[in-house]
Amino acid sequence: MKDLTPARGTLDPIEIASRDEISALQLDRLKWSLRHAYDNVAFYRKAFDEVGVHPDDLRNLSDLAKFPFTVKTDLRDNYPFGMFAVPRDQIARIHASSGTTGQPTVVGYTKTDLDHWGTVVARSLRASGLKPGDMLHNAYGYGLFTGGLGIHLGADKLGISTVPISGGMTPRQVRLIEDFKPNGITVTPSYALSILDEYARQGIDPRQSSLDVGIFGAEPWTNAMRLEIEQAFDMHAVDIYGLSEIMGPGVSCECVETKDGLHIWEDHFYPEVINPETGEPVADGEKGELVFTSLTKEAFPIIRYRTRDLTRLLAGTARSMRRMEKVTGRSDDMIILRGVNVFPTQIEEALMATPGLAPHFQIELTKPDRMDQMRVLCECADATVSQDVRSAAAASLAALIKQTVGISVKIDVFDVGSVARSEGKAVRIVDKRPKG
Ligand code: DLL
Repeated sequence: MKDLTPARGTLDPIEIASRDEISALQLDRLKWSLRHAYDNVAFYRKAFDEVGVHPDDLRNLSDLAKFPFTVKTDLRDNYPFGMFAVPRDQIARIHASSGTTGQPTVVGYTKTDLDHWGTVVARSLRASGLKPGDMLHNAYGYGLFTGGLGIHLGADKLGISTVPISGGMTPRQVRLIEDFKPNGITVTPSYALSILDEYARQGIDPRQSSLDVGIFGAEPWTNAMRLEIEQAFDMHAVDIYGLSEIMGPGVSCECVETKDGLHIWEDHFYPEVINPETGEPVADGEKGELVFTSLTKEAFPIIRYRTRDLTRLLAGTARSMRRMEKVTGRSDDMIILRGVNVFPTQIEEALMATPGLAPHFQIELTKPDRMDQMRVLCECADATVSQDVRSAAAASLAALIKQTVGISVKIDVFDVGSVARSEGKAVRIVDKRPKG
């Protein structure tokens, strides 16, 4: 794989500023952001007043813990524009979550917000090893989802030529990668696997493709999956994170030279990690729920937003800004199986360590005889795998899950192509348990 480390001189000065400089900037911006939210969004004024805090109470960064949290239902309750802090005619862009679990959450951006978003995405793409003049195959979905258009903004800002292919039409994805020869691809890791399948179907060797780097996010994925994808394409695979409520992609991103967690662009997003039960902030290095406060957003300031994503904060390495460890999962995706907490990423890790199996999987939950049961649906690596090898793979995966996660699961190994493929975010859990 090529050395894609960006030259130090190409970085934004704040990326390598001292911690003191970063903290001073954060404090200034945090004061502005709290005041802006309080003065312009009725929801925040009421929430702050209710607990008796005022933006003037913030004298240092740790005072932020006095302010109330914001949760997803607060955004839904204020559907569609109730959380906006600027008049409607200053909104330059609207995005929204898919709303499959209820009312969609709507977010807005001013022109300045879009400019900042472009800046952090450009930084993320550069950290991933792309540079001006490169070409990017952008297979994140375009539309209300922030993935496609968010990456596009940053690629424009960095001076990259973007192929705005969006998700879907997988044969065409392969065709255009082969014909246009992009340096990078932005896509969900699960859809990257579908593209990889298509390479095999067309009899083309993905290791010969022009791709030097893939920038994967929008869903959890493991280091084991990173290795699988890196080997399959002979390219770097880096992790990019974000959420629409905070901005979209580009809240944090790994650096290609270290791949040791995602640097949070702390000049725009202030991170905290809290104990999800007590709401108390935990020290850096301790695991908990990630909480963000926006520092510069005009249209949609967000104060102490509980992401439900579980991770921990770590000191900076390749950049001065702190890192977040790869997200292991969302608290919403945690399955409690007979008292044991399980995340789909743990199943992914075990699956990737089992020879003879493809990296596609889905988890099915049922409740026969009032006992929760988990079944993992996966596939054999290729059509030549014999029935004996399949049975052995199923047995060793079940044993590995028992040993590492501590639960008994049923494994079914199907033919190649049997497990549902993703064109965006993978659906990992199919819950067939009776409701209520
Ligand atoms: O998924 C934004 C995005 C687009 C990020 C493209 C990266 C690349 P939402 O649809 O609002 O926004 O979903 C946000 O997805 O709270 C996490 O649970 C999950 N997520 C996003 N990136 C990662 C990642 C976009 N790198 C939700 N690792 C977040 C794990 C991720 N989970």
